[in-house]
Amino acid sequence: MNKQRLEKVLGYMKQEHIPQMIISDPTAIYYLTGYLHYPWERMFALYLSETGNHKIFLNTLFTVPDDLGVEKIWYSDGQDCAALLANVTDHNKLLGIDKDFPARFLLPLMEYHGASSYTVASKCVDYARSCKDLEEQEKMRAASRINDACMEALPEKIREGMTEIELADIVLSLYKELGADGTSFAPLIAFGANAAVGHHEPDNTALKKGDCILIDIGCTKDHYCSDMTRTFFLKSVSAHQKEIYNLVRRANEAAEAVIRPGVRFCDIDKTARDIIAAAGYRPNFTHRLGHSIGIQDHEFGDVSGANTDCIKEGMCFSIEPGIYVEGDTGVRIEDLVIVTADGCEILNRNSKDLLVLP
Ligand SMILES: [Mn+2]
Repeated sequence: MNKQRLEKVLGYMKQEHIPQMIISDPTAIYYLTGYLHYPWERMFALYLSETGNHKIFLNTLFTVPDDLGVEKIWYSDGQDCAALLANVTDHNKLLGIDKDFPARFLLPLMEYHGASSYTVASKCVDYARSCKDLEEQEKMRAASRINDACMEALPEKIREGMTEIELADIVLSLYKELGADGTSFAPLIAFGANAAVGHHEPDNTALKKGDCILIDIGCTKDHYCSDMTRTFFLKSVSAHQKEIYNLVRRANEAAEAVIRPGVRFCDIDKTARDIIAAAGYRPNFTHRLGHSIGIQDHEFGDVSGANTDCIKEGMCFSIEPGIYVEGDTGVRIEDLVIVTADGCEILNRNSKDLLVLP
């Protein structure tokens, strides 16, 4: 196990008065052990205890590195996993459970009286993961470098008449060429009015003159995610589109400029939202300003009006204001940032100048 990360999680357990907990989110287990495994229906769980009696529960079918730095407890198909867990947990103490632990294991564990009481304890891991250590920051940069190179290569591949699906396929092949391991999420490509539809999925819509081209893409590298959005235009841009584009860009840059340790997430959101609202587009900015990101594309800690937490050095999140005009057009500009001691490092270097493709 990664000692520093384990200490962070144990520290938050102490702070939250949770003497023991079960972690089952595979990305959280990866964060602590360096071993990533998706167990499907089988039980995969890391047990942490204030006494240091940590265990990991594994099916004999899993391929596991020898040295995980934690005692392994093996089981075979057909064995009673809840009974194995109940052999290890302290029945007289509170047991923290992460939000992903399946009811099919938790309920039998409760029938075995595996603990005195139970509580959702995901925040102990979420808090630890929210501030990226130097190794994680380097991986975030590497994933975003590939994403930048992909976005940089796209404008010259975009042609009138091509479909959203065709452009999405180009993104996927560029990722392969550039050495990405996979995607953080399926490429979100939207032309014209489709760009105003939240979570539009690429379809056979063909690109035509005057359309906006919204490209929201992310790749993974070494288990860490990237995520960025740029919006271009084909052959012409109307005064209305230009107005929207410039507003979104201003909102993006103003929000990035206020980021430094101690600022609240909600105030970053407000900085961007006020600029868009002052121009009369408040109803057209339909989502939170951003989300935290790391091993997963969306992690604990959203950049929204509801989050009054203060940001800390090492946090990594997106800044992605947008304006969406139904049936007409949509613009979003998104970067990832890492909070530094006195500001932030913007991971995406691609230009935000208005780009009208020939
Ligand atoms: Mn995003």
